[in-house]
Amino acid sequence: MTKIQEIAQAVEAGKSKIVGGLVEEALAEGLDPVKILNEGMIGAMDVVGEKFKRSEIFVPEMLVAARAMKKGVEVLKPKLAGKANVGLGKCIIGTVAGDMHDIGKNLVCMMIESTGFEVIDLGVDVSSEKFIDALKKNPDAKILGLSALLTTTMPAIKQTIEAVNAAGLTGFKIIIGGAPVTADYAKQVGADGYSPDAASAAALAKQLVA
Ligand code: B1M
Repeated sequence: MTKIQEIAQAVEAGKSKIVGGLVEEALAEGLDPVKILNEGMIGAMDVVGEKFKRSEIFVPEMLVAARAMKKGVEVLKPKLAGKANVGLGKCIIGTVAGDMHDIGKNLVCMMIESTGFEVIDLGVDVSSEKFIDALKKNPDAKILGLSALLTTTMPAIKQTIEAVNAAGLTGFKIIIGGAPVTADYAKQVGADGYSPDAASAAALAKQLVA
């Protein structure tokens, strides 16, 4: 079994205590951090998601797999996120109302920060009022990032954008993402951009403020 397969298996099984060590070993072997993330960890979460869909596992198993992945990401973080040397401004980001998924959003935060933004992470289950409040407190924010992982919480992206517009707040670009979100949906709801993954979200944010 390859080291990447060992990591994937440990994440899938929710073995939080060993994932960090395995990731360290993989890095010491010279494996690419992006490959470890995509093939070892995100790949494992996809398997977990599929098993959940087939009712082979349930929420507690998804939760422990998520915890295990977080341990691995902690070790990878310094390797994935380079040192930012440009002040690109503030980025306010959160997972929308009703949605508790934060692994993807956290990766987006990490990549956006390493691109040179100051990230204000509002966490999960963020109401439109909370986003508006943060934008009012940070009138110099350049990017608003909205993440959603559930088809049932995607409408909260639209509601948030509508509420932000109704509050008359301007001067920033809105980017959205998350597994069920598409570029078409971004156009429909009036977002300035959509990204399928964390690295392209950072590139998009940078491009939008250029
Ligand atoms: Co949930 N869950 N979950 N879950 N969960 C999914 C999303 C699901 C697809 C599983 C499945 O059925 N196959 C399914 C959604 C179905 C749908 O709506 N289409 C689902 C469900 C149904 C649920 C519950 C409703 C289950 C229940 O209670 N019956 C429940 C909802 C709770 C809630 O939010 N209110 C629930 C709960 C949970 C846990 C809490 C147990 C846990 C989350 C823990 C946590 O995040 N702290 C969990 C997990 C772990 C998953 C899966 C297995 C993995 C998610 C993940 O972390 N992926 C997931 C299945 C899957 O995704 N394959 C599933 C890895 C992560 C790196 O990818 O988040 O997609 P992702 O992020 C990517 C991109 O999407 C993008 O970049 C990231 C990095 O490349 N991206 C952005 C994300 N945000 C972005 C923002 C951007 C740009 C890009 O700009 C701002």
